[in-house]
Amino acid sequence: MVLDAFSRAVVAADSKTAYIGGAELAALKQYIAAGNKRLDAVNAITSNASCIVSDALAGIVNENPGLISAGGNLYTNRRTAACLRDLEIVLRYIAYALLAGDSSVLEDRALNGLKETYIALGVPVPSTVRAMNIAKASVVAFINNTASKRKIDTPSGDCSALAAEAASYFDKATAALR
Ligand SMILES: CCC1=C(C)/C(=C/C2=NC(=C\c3[nH]c(/C=C4\NC(=O)[C@H](C)[C@H]4CC)c(C)c3CCC(=O)O)/C(CCC(=O)O)=C2C)NC1=O
Repeated sequence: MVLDAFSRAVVAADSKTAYIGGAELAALKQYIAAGNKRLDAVNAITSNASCIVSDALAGIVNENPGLISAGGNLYTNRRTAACLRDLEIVLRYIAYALLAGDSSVLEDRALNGLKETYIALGVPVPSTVRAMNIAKASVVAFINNTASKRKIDTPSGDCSALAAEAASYFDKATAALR
């Protein structure tokens, strides 16, 4: 089921046949109060998506050129394109999760069954995890607006909580493959 911060609170309260109480309301109030920052954080990802994804792919190939040699999982343009697309898919769902304040969309639509697919296709998990971790580092830098070559023109503020939240979604993605 795909949830967001609000529907998650409803489902959790309903499972206890309870009203949505003070602590949940305080958390949702915080979600609303930081809403503009959250939209900027999502924009930091989406407007840099192709850069983030291609940098991650270049990183794993540089570190492990065997990937693009005969016998490597990225040998042939078709497989390299599939890898780039997979990274793009995961990043897109992470952006959705960050917008919603909930990881269910990422888990349901992208991660569910991915491990089994990768095992069946022989896609190497350590390289995939490494690519996701490179992308995670870029995303954290973009959300905190500390990426050296691409600054986003926004009011400056503390977005470290949103960067940590985005990082936690990458951690869910890598954990799902192990
Ligand atoms: C809805 C969400 C969704 C996901 C997540 C998804 C993943 C996905 N990745 C696939 C393939 C693939 N995925 C990779 C990825 C990689 N190989 C590497 O060496 C790298 C480490 C890594 C990139 C980081 C490759 C190379 C293939 C093609 C494998 C092959 O056909 O031999 C396939 C098999 C079918 C195809 O090639 O299109 C699926 C289903 N498809 C979806 O619809």
